[in-house]
Amino acid sequence: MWLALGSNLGDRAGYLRAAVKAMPDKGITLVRASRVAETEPVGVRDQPRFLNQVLEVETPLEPRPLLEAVKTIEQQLGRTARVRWGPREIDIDILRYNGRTVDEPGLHIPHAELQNRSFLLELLEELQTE
Ligand code: PH2
Ligand code: MG
Ligand code: MG
Repeated sequence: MWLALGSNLGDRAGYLRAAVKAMPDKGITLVRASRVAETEPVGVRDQPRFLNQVLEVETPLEPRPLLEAVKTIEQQLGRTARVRWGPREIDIDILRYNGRTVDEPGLHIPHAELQNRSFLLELLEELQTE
């Protein structure tokens, strides 16, 4: 499985590190992490630049429980921002799940915006060809 991390508020690098650190407790095991990239905001343009990172992970959690686990981590790290595509301390998105397709309210795998975010595709590609 592949996750994307994003942060554009506060200690951005610290939020990315804290998110990775919180995963084992939730049953998510890190396999590989991409470099951290600073990226221009997509969608809502008038907001601070993001730090983004892509992770390869393993987990016995099915997609819906995995989504709940990453949302819990976001809350534990103090995510407050709620504007769609707006600034956030930490965002953890499921990019891909073993080639599976999920299309349910609030859960779309592969991630609906993946093809529109070239920096995510780039980081994914770098990890896959390492
Ligand atoms: N996430 C968004 C909206 N825009 N732009 C960048 N560069 N990186 C993101 O992670 C991002 C974004 C909503 O989740
Ligand atoms: Mg997102
Ligand atoms: Mg999200």
